[in-house]
Amino acid sequence: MSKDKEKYGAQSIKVLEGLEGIRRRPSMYIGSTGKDGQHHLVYEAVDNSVDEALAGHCNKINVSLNKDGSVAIEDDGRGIPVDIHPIYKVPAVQLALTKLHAGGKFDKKSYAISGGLHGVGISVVNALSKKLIVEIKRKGKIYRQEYSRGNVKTKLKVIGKCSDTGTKVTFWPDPEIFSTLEFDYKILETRFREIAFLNAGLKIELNDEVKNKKIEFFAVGGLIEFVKWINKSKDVINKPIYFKREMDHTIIEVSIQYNSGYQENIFGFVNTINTVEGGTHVFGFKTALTRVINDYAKKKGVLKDGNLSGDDVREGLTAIISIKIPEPQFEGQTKTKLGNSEVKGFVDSVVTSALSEFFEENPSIAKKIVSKATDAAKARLAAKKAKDLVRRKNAFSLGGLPGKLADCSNKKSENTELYLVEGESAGGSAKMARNKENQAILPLKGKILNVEKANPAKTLSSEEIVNMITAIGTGVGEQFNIEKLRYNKIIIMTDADVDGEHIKTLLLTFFFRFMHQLIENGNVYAAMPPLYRIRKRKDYYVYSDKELKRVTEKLGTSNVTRFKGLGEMSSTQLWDTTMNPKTRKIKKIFIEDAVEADRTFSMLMGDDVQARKMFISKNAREAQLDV
Ligand code: 0RA
Repeated sequence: MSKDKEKYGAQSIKVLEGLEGIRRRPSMYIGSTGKDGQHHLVYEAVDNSVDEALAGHCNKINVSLNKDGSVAIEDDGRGIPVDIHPIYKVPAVQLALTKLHAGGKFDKKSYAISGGLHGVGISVVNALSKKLIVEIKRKGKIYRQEYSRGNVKTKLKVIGKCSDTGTKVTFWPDPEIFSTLEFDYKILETRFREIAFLNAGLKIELNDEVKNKKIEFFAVGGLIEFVKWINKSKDVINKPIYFKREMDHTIIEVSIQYNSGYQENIFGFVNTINTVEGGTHVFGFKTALTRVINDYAKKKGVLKDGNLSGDDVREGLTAIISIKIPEPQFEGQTKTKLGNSEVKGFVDSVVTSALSEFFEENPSIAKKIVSKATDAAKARLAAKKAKDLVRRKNAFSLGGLPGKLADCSNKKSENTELYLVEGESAGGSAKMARNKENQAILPLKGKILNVEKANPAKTLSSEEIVNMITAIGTGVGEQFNIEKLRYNKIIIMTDADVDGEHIKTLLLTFFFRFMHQLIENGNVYAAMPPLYRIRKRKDYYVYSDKELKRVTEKLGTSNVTRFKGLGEMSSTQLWDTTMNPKTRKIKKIFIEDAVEADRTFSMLMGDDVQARKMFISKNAREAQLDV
């Protein structure tokens, strides 16, 4: 064997090992082998077609969930190349499907930009599928090849003629790998809507053959439509501002629209991936926005002394920053923070020049935005005074902590828990029930403020909220610092009734708007107190009506007690059912999709009654109401 042949032979073996590796440790490539991982397979396949669209060769992607359990992704791109690779001596498409990291990018020059958070490529989908069929329309011919668990089953064959081009990948997720084989229409729908907004003019169709549902996403206006959609149940102040710049293989697109609310909503995307943890693109945008608004306000003589802070200029702002770059570097805990340092300055200079220009040309909109920001600054100063007052009041209690807090004795945050408890009386039972060493109790007076409707000044001067912030320790907004978190778990404990659900929603709204990092970091939980007790020699606790039905069928209906609230339980019962880490059930709160979560909170807690009614009637069947 010649040296070269030996080398390439060895490489081919490495290729095979690569796919074996994917099957051995799938979570390394797709995050998990549960629901998320399975959806990831679809995204990975769709990303390849989106790349083809980004390169300007594809207008339509069709995703179909088939009755036989397969998923088909079809695009009208150029078709994956089928010619024989000069070194590996197999069709290029076969390499793309069997070589790790090869993806569609084996010819790097054909794609300047590529999505895919993990960028692992279509070979991962192949490795984790019981069966996969690829069909390619290219140069007048239709090609077909079949695989199983990453192995070639048939040679690439010509099976017909055609006059158009495109690629279709049909795959059956492997039941040996995945714990669930069902797809969640809603999750796919949300992601595809996002992709369509981020790629103006690209059509994406989702077709569920099982449930007989079909939806098509298509946004000619791209990001402009995206911000409008996010602000749908908010009271908007201006038409979306939009600009796009291209330079050195980099595309920057920004869309901005203010609403009369107080929340800041900035969503960053890099190659269509939602960068939940932000990064250099978002940083560059924020810097430029603060500077441009301050400069404009000074020039017009509106701002005399002091500056508008970043928080001031972002109050009521919805913005999307979407950039497309050839080689993104993702950092952070969930690999959703952009690290490329050159991007910050680039976005900063683009936003500075485009936004200044826009303000000069649209003075009436500029005036509205500046006046919103100066109002925010005034409210901020008023809030600071109020906060200082509360602080002084709190200074009488130990170490500046709220007087109502029954703290735990362990001062390290690792193993400690803070219970936020509805009502003083339940708070009292919880104090008796708890393990003093690592469980702290903060009773809350009934309903806390709806922070969705209140301005931050009011929110941050509400006593209950200040108590919570002080106990938790991290601070809020720009000052938020996770290192100062005083407890590892923050557990919301409310009654299992309508009022309790309302209080839980109010608290979650607060956490989502003021300390979303805590949710992202997995620190926020909801306690699950039981609904019923069944006495039958032993006590059984039941947590839902569905469970009650099941249990009473087994044990009979005698002795069933309905708990009206936490306050009704004895401290022993409260400990056994809701607080003892060994026996309790708690729910971890997480954000599945940031854009969707924002819209939902606005809808549930905001001013648009009509939208709320629609939302409730649409979701009523899935919710369990206690009336
Ligand atoms: C590399 C080169 C060319 C097309 C593709 C990749 C391609 C890959 C995928 C994956 C799903 N759909 C796709 N569509 C296209 C074409 C190069 C050329 O024709 O010059």
